[in-house]
Amino acid sequence: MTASPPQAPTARVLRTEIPGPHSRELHRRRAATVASGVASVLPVYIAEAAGGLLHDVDGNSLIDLGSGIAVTNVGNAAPEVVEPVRRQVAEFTHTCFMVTPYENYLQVCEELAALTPGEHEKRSALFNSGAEAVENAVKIARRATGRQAIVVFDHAYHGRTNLTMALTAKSVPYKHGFGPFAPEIYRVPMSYPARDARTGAQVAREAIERIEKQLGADSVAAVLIEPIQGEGGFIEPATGFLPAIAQWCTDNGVLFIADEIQTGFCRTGEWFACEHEDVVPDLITTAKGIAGGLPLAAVTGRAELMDAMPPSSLGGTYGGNPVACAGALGAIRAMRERDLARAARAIGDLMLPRLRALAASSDAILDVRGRGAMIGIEFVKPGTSEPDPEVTSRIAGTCHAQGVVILTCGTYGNVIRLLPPLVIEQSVLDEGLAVLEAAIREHTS
Ligand code: PLZ
Repeated sequence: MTASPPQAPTARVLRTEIPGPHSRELHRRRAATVASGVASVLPVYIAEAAGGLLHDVDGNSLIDLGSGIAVTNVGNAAPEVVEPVRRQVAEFTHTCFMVTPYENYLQVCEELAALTPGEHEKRSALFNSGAEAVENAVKIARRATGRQAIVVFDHAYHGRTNLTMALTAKSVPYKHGFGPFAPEIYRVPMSYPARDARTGAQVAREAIERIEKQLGADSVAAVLIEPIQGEGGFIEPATGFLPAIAQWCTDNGVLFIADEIQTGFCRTGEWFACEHEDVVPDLITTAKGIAGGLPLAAVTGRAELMDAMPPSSLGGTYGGNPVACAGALGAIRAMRERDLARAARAIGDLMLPRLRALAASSDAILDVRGRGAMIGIEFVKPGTSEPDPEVTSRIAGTCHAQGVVILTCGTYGNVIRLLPPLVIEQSVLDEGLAVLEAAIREHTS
């Protein structure tokens, strides 16, 4: 008989400094072999992970408030994901859907049709990464409309490939030196309530006026938007902004593409963030949370648009890989059966009041915002609206040293973002939040 493996801890455990000696040793090896352009927020090397905890190679257990950037919504190594993936990987690993297809690709597309907003007939195409999904949504929009211009927003993030770099707003680190960029991309203002008191309708009017004056509606294939911006700073537009933009699109034969790669799959307390304002996109891009950590992405859209693409005009060797599809079906099952949209709302209900109470007593916090389990804290020089990326990274550094993985974001690098797995134990979340609150107090008073 083999001894059963020791149970991993179910709470934060710090046995060494963070990163510990084994992580530091691996990190030295890394420098000689991994390209330096690929960076890591916290060079703690992970041996195992479950739920909301990351167990490292030094025997430390860290609290995960990042979910690998909004991916492990169902928790790490969720049983609902692991079992079907194990089965699938033993049955067959790949045939290429474009050569000889298989059923679980269809099942993922059926789930996407049922879960994404809108009652219309839908079709999906599967890809490997978020950027690839966005690229394909743009291809589809251009071909289906016969138009070329794509409108994007200030602070937007859509990926790191050539086309998606052009769609992304921030230069350093994503774009600087990597041009030339793809043409026919136009940027308009985003509603950013913490920094702009105008209503959603007012900012939408300005954006629309720019499009109409500078491009003309009939040149525009699509407006592409994250319903709540992710990398750009967890910016939730003022109420009315998204519906006004979506309505203008409908009125002008322009496609409304929602990039729900970060906001999707229960993260914001609904299956998709567009639902908060009943916006129904023509095309929607998904990835990240869709498959519990396996690489999968999708474009889902109106059947008549998607089916306007000629045979073999879309695809890729690995798109909709059967193992990733098995993971997606398991993750979706977990989200549905465990009602993780509700879990996300409960996480928000726990975190927001505590963070808002802290903000009320600190003039270094401009704003605490978010929906469900997608929450941002924006830091400024005390009493001003000047972004303070230094204090933001000091707070993050203190959390990291204490075994709490948090991420930052924002055009100005001054937002701490919280993206816990939706299955995180309340005691673990509480402890992570307490560490964060103490770090904020330490660095802002
Ligand atoms: N669209 C809205 O959030 C990925 C990127 C991290 P990929 N965000 C995390 C980094 O620094 O590279 C993202 C997103 C939105 C598209 C993408 C791109 O998804 O799967 O990273 O290609």
